[in-house]
Amino acid sequence: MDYLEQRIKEIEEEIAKTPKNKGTEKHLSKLKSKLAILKEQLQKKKTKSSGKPAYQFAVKKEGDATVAMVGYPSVGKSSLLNLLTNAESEVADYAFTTLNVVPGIMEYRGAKIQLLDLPGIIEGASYGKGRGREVLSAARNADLIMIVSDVDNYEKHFPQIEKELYEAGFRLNKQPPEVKITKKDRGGLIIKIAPSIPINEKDVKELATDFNLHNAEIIITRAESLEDIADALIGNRKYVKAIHVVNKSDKLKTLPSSPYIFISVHTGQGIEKLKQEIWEKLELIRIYTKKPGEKPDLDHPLIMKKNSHIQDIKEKLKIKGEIKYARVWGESVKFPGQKVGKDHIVKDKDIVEIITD
Ligand SMILES: Nc1nc2c(ncn2[C@@H]2O[C@H](COP(=O)(O)OP(=O)(O)O)[C@@H](O)[C@H]2O)c(=O)[nH]1
Ligand SMILES: [Mg+2]
Repeated sequence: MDYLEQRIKEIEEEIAKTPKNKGTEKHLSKLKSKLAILKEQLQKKKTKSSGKPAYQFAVKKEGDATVAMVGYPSVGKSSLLNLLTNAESEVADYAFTTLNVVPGIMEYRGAKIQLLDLPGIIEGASYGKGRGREVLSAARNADLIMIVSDVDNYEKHFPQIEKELYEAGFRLNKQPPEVKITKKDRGGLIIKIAPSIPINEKDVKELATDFNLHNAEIIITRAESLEDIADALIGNRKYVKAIHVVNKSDKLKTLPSSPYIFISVHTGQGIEKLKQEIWEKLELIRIYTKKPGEKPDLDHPLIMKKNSHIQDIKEKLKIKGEIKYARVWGESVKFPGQKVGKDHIVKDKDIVEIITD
């Protein structure tokens, strides 16, 4: 065992034997940050020596947004994909293993939402150590992660899957920290931390040094803990929203009160709510565009991100020329047909007419 592996083992042991409470919170956070940094160092060393590129399960992005389904086998992911989309994924009443990512397109409110059925983490893992992580790499391009389990297993599955995702670099439902790292040739480490942040300079210096960063300016404007700093140093973290879905609710007489979305692919229970939840989490809006003197096509909205500007619509439609103004009917304006400029922010179901010169 080399030095790094030895240190990793020691820190893991220390974390394991430290009780978790308010008094040890800071200490644990420090240990975990250090652990993350050392693991990354080890990983770098290994890929350098083997030179093998990581196996990829990437699928081409299609449609207006992409949702990746993650879960253990037999919870009903393939069944759900088949119900929501045009895809035909194999359904099996045993834990069957394919290593393919199966894509499908769900049409909702005029949007085309791509769903990806990822092979189960277990399935990936069974192909060799670390494969499970690589399977998860297919979820890196997703705009939303859907963690799926069933009524018999979700209490056990959800924390396990969250842990796997965390280890694979996903940060779910969390605002990314704001840390600006500027490497320098000399001058040592200069650390600037905004006043309200519960992190001290010494700990940041130690972490940066462990990461072989000796000359740099590190400006921290938003962070919750030292682990956020480790994440910023390592980089390559994927900050993404996630929802939790519990399938097979037909097996329950009554649904527990829970923050999770309970569905049954077999009876259709909760499916409409799930689609709504996906839509809301993706923060999509419908915009109906029209030409002067014509009626808008209400069957074919333009799908945009929430808080889009008139300028974004023009770009998406590839309209030539400069925007003179736009006319808008809908929630984002005070009266119908109001004239607005290119920086106006549109809302769901607005009707928009863009005039260029
Ligand atoms: N009771 C019940 N069983 C379901 C439901 N959805 C799927 N299943 C069953 O669960 C098994 C596994 O389904 P599958 O879609 O292959 O799961 P996957 O391995 O997660 O893709 C099959 O026997 C399905 O018929 C459901 O809503 N209720
Ligand atoms: Mg399946």
